[in-house]
Amino acid sequence: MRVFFVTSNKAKFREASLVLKEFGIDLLIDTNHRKVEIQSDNLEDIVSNALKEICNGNTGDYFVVEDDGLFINKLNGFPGPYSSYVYKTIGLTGILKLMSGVDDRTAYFKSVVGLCGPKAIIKLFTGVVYGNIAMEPRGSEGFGFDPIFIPSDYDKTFAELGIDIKNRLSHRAKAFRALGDWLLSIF
Ligand code: ITT
Ligand code: NA
Repeated sequence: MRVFFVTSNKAKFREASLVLKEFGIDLLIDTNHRKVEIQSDNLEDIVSNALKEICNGNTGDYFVVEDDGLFINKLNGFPGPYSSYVYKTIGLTGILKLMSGVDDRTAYFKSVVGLCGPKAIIKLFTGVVYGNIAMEPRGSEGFGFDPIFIPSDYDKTFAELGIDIKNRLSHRAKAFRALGDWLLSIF
């Protein structure tokens, strides 16, 4: 079966398509639809609203959208739902500056993946990965905050670990695996 992923982020698409391949599901990138992002401090609300714009209940295909955030505990969850904007503005350097002298570097990534499809199906799947903010950027793989995120029980960043290991641990991989399990269960 096939599922369309409405995203502007090719790295997200690549990771998600490798995960769904494990389920025999073909993921296709959809650049015709737009992911409309409302301003909200809740990833689930952002995804639910984006889905409404994409599916009007009578589609013959399955569509997914995903919204993510990096939540840093000592910064009260910042940048969270604003991660994309914060990455583009203050970037990795800005986050590391905010964290200078901070001992508690714990953080987590959260992914919310929304699915809509035939028979007005709407489902949300979530995934979380816990870890720590690195002292400096390391590694060249991945995207976004990968060079400063060290998953728990590892001493390398996602950008050093690479896509295969990241896909065993990440928020995105967990959310898309839950989606894959669910889709297979209804067929
Ligand atoms: P869409 O078109 O799918 O919205 P996007 O990149 O704008 O793509 P989000 O709105 O979900 O995605 O923004 C989340 C941001 O959080 C993203 O731009 C990255 O900076 C960061 N992020 C999300 N997942 C990440 C990951 O696996 N590794 C590193 N950074 C990540
Ligand atoms: Na976005």
